[in-house]
Amino acid sequence: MGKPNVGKSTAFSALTATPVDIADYPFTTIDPNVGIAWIPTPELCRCKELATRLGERIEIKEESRAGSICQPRTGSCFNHRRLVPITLIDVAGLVPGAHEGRGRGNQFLSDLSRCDALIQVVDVSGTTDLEGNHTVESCSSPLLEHNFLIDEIDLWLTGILKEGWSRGARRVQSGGDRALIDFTVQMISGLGGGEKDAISGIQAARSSGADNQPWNWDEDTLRIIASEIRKSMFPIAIAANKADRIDSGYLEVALAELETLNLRYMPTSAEAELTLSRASNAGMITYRPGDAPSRFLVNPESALSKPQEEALERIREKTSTLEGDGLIDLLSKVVFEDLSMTVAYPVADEGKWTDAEDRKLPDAIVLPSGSTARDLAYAVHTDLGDGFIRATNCVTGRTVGADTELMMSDVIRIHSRT
Ligand SMILES: Nc1nc2c(ncn2[C@@H]2O[C@H](COP(=O)(O)OP(=O)(O)OP(=O)(O)O)[C@@H](O)[C@H]2O)c(=O)[nH]1
Ligand SMILES: [Mg+2]
Repeated sequence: MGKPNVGKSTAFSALTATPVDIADYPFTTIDPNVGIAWIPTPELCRCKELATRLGERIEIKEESRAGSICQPRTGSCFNHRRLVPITLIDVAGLVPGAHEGRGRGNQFLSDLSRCDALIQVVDVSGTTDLEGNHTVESCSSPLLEHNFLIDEIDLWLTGILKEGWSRGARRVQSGGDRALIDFTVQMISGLGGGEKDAISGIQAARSSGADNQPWNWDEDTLRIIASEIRKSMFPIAIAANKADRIDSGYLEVALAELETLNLRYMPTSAEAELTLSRASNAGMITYRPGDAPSRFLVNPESALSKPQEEALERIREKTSTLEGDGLIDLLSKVVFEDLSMTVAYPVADEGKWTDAEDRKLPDAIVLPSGSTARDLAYAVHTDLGDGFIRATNCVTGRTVGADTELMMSDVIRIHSRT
């Protein structure tokens, strides 16, 4: 998400290898684009350990996969770097006044409710204004871009809370804060908000010195609640995009501004990454998800023209100066560090780590932090969840109960009545 014309669709296309409309003017994207990005799991694929366990008994015929022996049903694994799918939504640009329906405002804001985390793309080159129109250099700043965006989201949430707050809060007054929290959950559940978010909101209102009559809370107090709910519902990270367009001095200033926000940020060049993703799909270069953009290899058999070669080398030069490893690195950190998502490998055979068709470690499933063995069963199939008896941790051989929290890279056999 972000203001118009910053490179959201370019980043989306680079990450998902999906062609979408990209153009140098505002509101190119109207309806959201939805696609899958493949990101490496934070730990090596369990097929490394499986290879050791199987020892001499398997031939490593998969030299082309640098030792990976798993057989992913979807995605791939190379050099024990297993890729898992993450759904991305590229939304319309947001302009000031969006919460009142300006631009594609309400459409954008309701798209948010489907998300676990937000990545804001900002234009660090400073050549577009808040509406995405070209302008003289430096009339916008990353900080300004970020602040207006969260203001819009907060105002939108405030508007939602305002509707019926006074009457609803009065109705539940005899139930104290517990009832007030339940009432708040009702108001935000349609947006994907839950109890944890509502509690943060109400606590923030209380500590701001709001009086003891929630039904009288004014718009300022509701805005405090909205802001806390937003923070609790959506971690925000920032792609400091178009970093290729400015020299390092200007970039440092822009990044120093972002540093003050206390959010995760990374300088990116979505345009460069899109070129690399396309060149890789065309077989010109080898560039795997998780590689730093500057570390691509030109395929010897691809007969690149001189201008193509030079363009690729310019990209290498530009991206090698940027801190971090680009968009996939940013996305991985959001998923596995900020959201603490975990990965589990469900299997049918405890010893061979295979499914019923003898495929080795066929699935690597991404689950929200705190997911249990039963949650994994449900993620595989509803019947497996409904009939859950117990599970086995295939690495340790121990029995795992339904409510045991999974750890990163667990290999799990589920015993079920069905
Ligand atoms: N130099 C440079 N240009 C970029 C970069 N990323 C995107 N662009 C260009 O910026 C323009 C806008 O890109 P889009 O991806 O369409 O931007 P958007 O944020 O999706 O725009 P809307 O859908 O209109 O909100 C296009 O001309 C892109 O080629 C980048 O990293 N560097
Ligand atoms: Mg777009």
